[in-house]
Amino acid sequence: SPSTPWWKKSVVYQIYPRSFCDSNGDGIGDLPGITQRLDHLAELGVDVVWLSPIYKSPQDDNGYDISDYRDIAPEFGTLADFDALLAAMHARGIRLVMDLVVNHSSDEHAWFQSARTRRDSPYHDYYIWAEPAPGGGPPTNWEAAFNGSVWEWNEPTGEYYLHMFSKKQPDLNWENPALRQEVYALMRFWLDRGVDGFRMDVINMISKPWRADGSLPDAPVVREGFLQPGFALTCNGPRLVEFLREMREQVLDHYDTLTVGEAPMATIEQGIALTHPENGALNMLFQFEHMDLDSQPGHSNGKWALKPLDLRDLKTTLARWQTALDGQGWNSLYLSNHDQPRPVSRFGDDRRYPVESAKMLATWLHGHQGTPYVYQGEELGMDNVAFDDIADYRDIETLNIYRVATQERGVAPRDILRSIHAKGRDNARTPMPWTGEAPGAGFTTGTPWIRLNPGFVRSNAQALRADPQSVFHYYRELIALRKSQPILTDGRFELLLAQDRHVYAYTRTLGDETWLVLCHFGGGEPEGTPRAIDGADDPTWSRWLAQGVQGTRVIGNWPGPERVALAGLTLRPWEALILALD
Ligand code: TEU
Ligand code: CA
Repeated sequence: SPSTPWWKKSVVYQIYPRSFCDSNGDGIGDLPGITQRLDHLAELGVDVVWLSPIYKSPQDDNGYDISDYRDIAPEFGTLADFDALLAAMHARGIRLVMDLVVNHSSDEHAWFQSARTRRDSPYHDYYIWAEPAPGGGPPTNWEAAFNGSVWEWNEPTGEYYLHMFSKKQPDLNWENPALRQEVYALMRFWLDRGVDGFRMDVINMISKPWRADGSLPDAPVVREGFLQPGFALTCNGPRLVEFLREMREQVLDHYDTLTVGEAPMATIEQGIALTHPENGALNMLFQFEHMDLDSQPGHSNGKWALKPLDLRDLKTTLARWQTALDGQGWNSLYLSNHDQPRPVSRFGDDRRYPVESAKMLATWLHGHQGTPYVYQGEELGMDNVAFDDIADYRDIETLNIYRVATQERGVAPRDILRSIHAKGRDNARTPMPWTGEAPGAGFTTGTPWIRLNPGFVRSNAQALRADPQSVFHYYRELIALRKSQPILTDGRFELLLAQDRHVYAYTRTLGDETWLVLCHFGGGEPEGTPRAIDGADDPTWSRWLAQGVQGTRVIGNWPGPERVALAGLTLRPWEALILALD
């Protein structure tokens, strides 16, 4: 409807600046490089860009460790380059959302540099400190996201500081009102400069589970003899909603923004509390449930313990979020970002059906209710890489788990490499292939900071933009469809064929219009055979068959007729089809 806010109707494109486009040949993507490539985004038709961090940073975690929130990292450019980029985007009608990383700063931030020198520094209380446990050693048993304890000893003050991620990412103390005001001020700094919102890094971790005596609790022991996962305790702290409401009142309510909170371990209750149209503080969250379905829950190696996806789990998970947030909040829709492997390798078939399965996954995602996110390279159907040598990897998480697994846990190098090939974050961080020209693929004239995906020879922006049948043009069509068809934004979601292990089917309904989205997660059995849809168990499907229901094709990834009857309908390998039902 006309009252639907713009951020519900938008498609967001995520740029990982280090890997997008290098304008000066130093091998690192930069802001002028992005400005040069805006035609690509304009042709794709995206409304909003989310830019991963570009602030000053020692780059311990590729910019998610910020040492100056009001300046640009020199390898990415200058504030003038930033203003030029923002103006060029706005001139094309594209909005810009910045990454706000305020659960932690860099240990090289001036606040921490002062805080760590003496307990009476005015910045000491901007961070989280604790005495050793009664018997000595770290105050709690929590393991950091990038391995080791979350507690690091600080000699000058004789106490530990907390870091949920690397030891160069000390957590900020949101209990301190002065720290909160610093955050609100830096948000205003960027909003006043013209940015259109924020993607908020691990924002549901800002309130820590303090006990009355001022200490933090141990995490329950799920693996004897190791540190324990501490995320469960920190992702829904007692003052989370209060802090974010304060941020909304003091900052966000005074600007027209898109806000999306990254929220590991988010539950539906948290989703509603944080994104409710009246009293939620944010527009939407990135929840993680569907990103956790292909690893073994509770396993001591977390995401590295691989497990094949059962399509029924994906249905249960997504259908719950779709239904629960309808009218009570708003979903973000994503399959990929800079932390996740490439979807076509993870959920599709990157060897036999790379194009079909990339298009199917796009249809599947964009058909749901919520704001879709496209991560750079996804629109080119980019796949994972499998470097044989750990020295070719750059990500702190990957390098740490390789060391811990091989040196401390007795895991064979080939076994941990297998997990890294499947799940490592560098899969998403290989440079954007702009052309098929070796050696730099149009990304750089120098040596790229990380190896290219060798697929660039065939699969690159230039080749795909020239091919009307490409994944790129399919994304363009899906994005255009969202703009012309309100049912994609506002339509109610309903899952069909819940028990089917191969076909993911759902409807969107708005007024008296119903669209049916059919997605075949597979190549057929035997391989290549069209799959018949068995809807006998599903009352809606059975009724439609009895009524002889037909539909008109809206979009699909295989050629087919305009008019389609549901009776006898089969789906080809990795086929996706949207029908407007009569
Ligand atoms: O990620 C937080 C997060 O929980 C993950 O997606 C994390 O990367 C994952 O647990 C690793 O397996 C955010 C950023 O997106 C990520 O790039 C940063 O490393 C992290 O926060 C710290 O800022
Ligand atoms: Ca550069």
